[in-house]
Formats: sequence, structure tokens, C-alpha cells
Amino acid sequence: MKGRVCIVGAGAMGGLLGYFLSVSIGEPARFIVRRRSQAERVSGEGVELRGLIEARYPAEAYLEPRPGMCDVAIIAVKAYDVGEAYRAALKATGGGLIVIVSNGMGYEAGVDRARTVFGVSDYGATRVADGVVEVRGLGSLVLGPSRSLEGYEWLLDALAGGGCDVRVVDDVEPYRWLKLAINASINPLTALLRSRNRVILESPHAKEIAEGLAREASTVAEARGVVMPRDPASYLEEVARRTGDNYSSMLQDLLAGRRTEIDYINGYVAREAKRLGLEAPLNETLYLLVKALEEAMVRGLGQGNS
Ligand code: KPL
Repeated sequence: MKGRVCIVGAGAMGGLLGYFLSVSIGEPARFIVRRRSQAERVSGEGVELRGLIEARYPAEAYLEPRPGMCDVAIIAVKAYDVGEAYRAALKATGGGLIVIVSNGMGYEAGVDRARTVFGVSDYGATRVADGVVEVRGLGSLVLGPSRSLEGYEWLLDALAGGGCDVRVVDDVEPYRWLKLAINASINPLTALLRSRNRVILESPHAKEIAEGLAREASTVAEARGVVMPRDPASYLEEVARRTGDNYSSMLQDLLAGRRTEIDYINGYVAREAKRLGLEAPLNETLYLLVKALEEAMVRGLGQGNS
């Protein structure tokens, strides 16, 4: 091991990545979190993984980043918290590497591209409680661009050594767009239908809308000159199958009364389409529907007696 890693955010993805690193490095995983109760739970009892990976590993959680506490910071927070997490990561790493594995797009303003790597994951994981993550779908992690990872080969060895299916690509943008297309399809639909990801395979009507959503996202990507690494429709089917038992992060957010990442997923596709003079009516509509759901379920509008 040639460096220290800290993870900003101890949710589903952070908890899973912490496991890979802690298994291979043989040290407690280090997290930076926002809530004191979460920090106490994670530091006191470690992180437990359930489901397809059953393990408990030791961890240390900090409420504030200490300057230079790590060489690499992995940001695994909600898209709308990336800005704040990035500032914490800058402080924690000094001049080190920052890896962003958050869903969605549109939070890149202020990101120093020379020292930042994006990670695209299609693992299906659910945060059950503070320090408890259920893994319901195995997947992979794609990191790039490769040039920013020079000198950080130890990080890849550490992730792979713990069992993470990780690989590096020269250009990560096509993978980010492919994942965006999949999130734009699975996440709002499962949130509206209150169903597991496999509803996309089992309901022909859901599948038709999901494919339409992914097609619109690929049209926007193409207009931006991005060539998807594979056909979004077949990838959509594969992810829905592999993570079939998972509840998408958007459904989990709504059920927990949290804001969703819709602005950075379908909202981003719809905004980009408009900017480029294209139409994305399905993304626009699902964006509005999930915003309305947030207003009803998170803000309580239209609930109870007037
Ligand atoms: O990324 C996901 C999410 O829920 O946000 C998928 C891959 C759809 C797994 O549920």
C-alpha cells in the first residue's frame, strides 16, 4: 500500500467501496460524514454488508476533513452534495487525487479536471441504516481518464485486491453518459412505480418508457459528440437483470423522505436537450413527475386534511 484513502459519504456506494479497500489494505476504512450519529455508529461498530456480500469491517468516521489526512478522496455522496464534498476532499487530500463516483451529471463546475477522476459503477447497493449496506447486485467500476490516474496504480490494486471489478479507461465521458441513460430510465420509473429494478423487465409498459428515456439520453449524448461504449437498450436490460432485486437509489430516497437526484439525471438530460435544440419529452415529463412526487412525499404538499 502506497497511499491513504478516505471516502466522503458512508452511504450505499461509500460503504461498498470502503469494504473493498479495507479488505485489501487490512486497515479500518476512513470516512468523512456529516451527521454525528452516523460518525459514532460507523466508528463504533464498523460497516456491515449484507446480501451478496456478507461482512463487517472496521472503520473510522470524521465529521471534518483534516488537512492532508489522505492521498486520495473518493466522493460517494448524492449529486446535489458533490460541491460541498469536493471542498472537503480538497482539504483532506492537499494536492492528491479526487475520485467522484456520484450518480448524474451537472455538478462539474469547480472540479479541477487534472486531478479528478470519475467513477461509474453499476453495483446495486442499498443503505439499510447508518453503517449497514445491503448488496443486491454485483457490477463493476469504471474509472477514468487514465492520464489522471498515473501514479495511483496502487489505488486500482487496492480496490481489485478487495474484490472490486475495476478497470480504467482513457475517456470516461461515454461511460458516464451510458450510466446517465440507465439512471434516467430505471430510477424515475422505479420511483414512480414503487417497484424493484426488475419491473423494467417484467412490465412491458415500463420497459417501453424505459427504452424511450434511454434513447432520448443517447440522442443528447450523440449531439454532444459522445459515442456510447455499448447499446444503451441492451445495457439497460442487463443492469435491470443484474440489479433486479435492488430498489433504485431514487426510490430509496423518496421512501426515506429525502430529496432525489432527479435534477442531475432526467433534469440534466432535459436541460441539455433544450440547450442543443433537441426534444426529450419523456425525460422532461418524468422529471416533472418526480419533482411533484418530491413535493408530495418529501415536503408533504397535498397530504393530510386542509
Ligand atoms: O445506479 C443505480 C441506482 O439505483 O442509482 C442502479 C444501477 C440503477 C442500481 O439500482
